[in-house]
Amino acid sequence: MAVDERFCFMGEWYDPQASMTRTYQVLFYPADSSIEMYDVKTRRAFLKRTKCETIKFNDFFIGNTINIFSRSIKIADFGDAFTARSIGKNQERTLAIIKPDAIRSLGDIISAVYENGFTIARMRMVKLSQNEVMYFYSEHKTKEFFPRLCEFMTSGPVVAMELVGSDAVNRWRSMIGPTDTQRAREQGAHLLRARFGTDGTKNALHGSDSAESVQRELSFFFGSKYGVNTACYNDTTCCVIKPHAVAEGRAGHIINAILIAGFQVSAIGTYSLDKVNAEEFLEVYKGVVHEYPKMVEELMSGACIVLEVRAQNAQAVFRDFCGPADPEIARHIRPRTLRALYGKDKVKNAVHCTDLAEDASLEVEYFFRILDH
Ligand code: 3AN
Repeated sequence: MAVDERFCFMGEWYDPQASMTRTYQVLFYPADSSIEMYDVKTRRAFLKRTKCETIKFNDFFIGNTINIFSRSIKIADFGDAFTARSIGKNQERTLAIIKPDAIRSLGDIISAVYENGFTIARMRMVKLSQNEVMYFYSEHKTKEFFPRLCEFMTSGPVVAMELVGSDAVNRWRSMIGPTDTQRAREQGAHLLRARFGTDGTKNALHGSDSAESVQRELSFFFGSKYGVNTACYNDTTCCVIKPHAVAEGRAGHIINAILIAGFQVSAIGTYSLDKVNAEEFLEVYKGVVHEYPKMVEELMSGACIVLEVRAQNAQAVFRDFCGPADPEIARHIRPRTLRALYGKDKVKNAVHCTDLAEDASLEVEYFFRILDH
């Protein structure tokens, strides 16, 4: 990579003081991970070239929110033709669905997504109604299998994922394999439909088949019109897979561990918190835990994945499963807990879990009711 190679993006930041969105030109120099910013309206330098080691090249994709020195900047577009040309092709999008028969393998599927170099830009678990499924699959409405398909797709929750990566549409479809699970098994045990599918209709996964379908299917799942989230708010607790663990590609392993331990994941969603949201969510720790400012900083440093975790006595049992807040201590006294296995330090400790029984449904509601609206 050339030492002075730089990429340019258009970034947006909501300024709460002025109640307005400001637009910046954000320049990124991969050679030393430095950033430079210009205010587009005033045409003035806003941040002179500064090293920002927490930001990685992969974070720069359209729609992602990144944290630049405590400001949550949304990457709205490429800022010049060079950037669009040179990295646009590595940032194709596709819509993947984990279907009802594969929800139990959620963790393994998410791990496979990361292992194949995709980023999950957005994800949500929803339950579709009969009408929604009929609309989504309307191209098949005259087919003999249509009633079976509708029954299957309404039989339980599905997880929709917006995947970003090179040649995403074709690559994801070749990873999942042919429509019929049996044929997928004949073609190769590594194919995701071979690994997780059931039969011809119950085939574990969906992938958009063209750029036009991607547009339509992304707006179906992420345009806030179709599919209600599945949060149920009883016998549940909140788990936030922190941005560092998401960025390290650990989310699949963490979800897998949660499922293997016998918990149910009853809702899931990706969220990018700004400072106001992160402070509000962590408010109970303010003045109590001296890491509070760093906890806020971590929570707003990138996308997090939020789970509603369900079990009997969910809050206490799940908190126990997460282990002591400090991963060093966890590794000594509770080596099989999530924080022992995936945490780095007291702030980057892989997961947040609800600490007080009375806060469990409030924390779940914070994401799945308040932020979702
Ligand atoms: P794909 O998902 O592989 O692109 P489509 O779009 O032709 O396949 O079909 C949509 C869904 O309809 C499939 N994923 C599968 O669940 C169901 N389906 C397709 N063909 C059949 C079939 N011949 N018999 C039963 N179900 C089918």
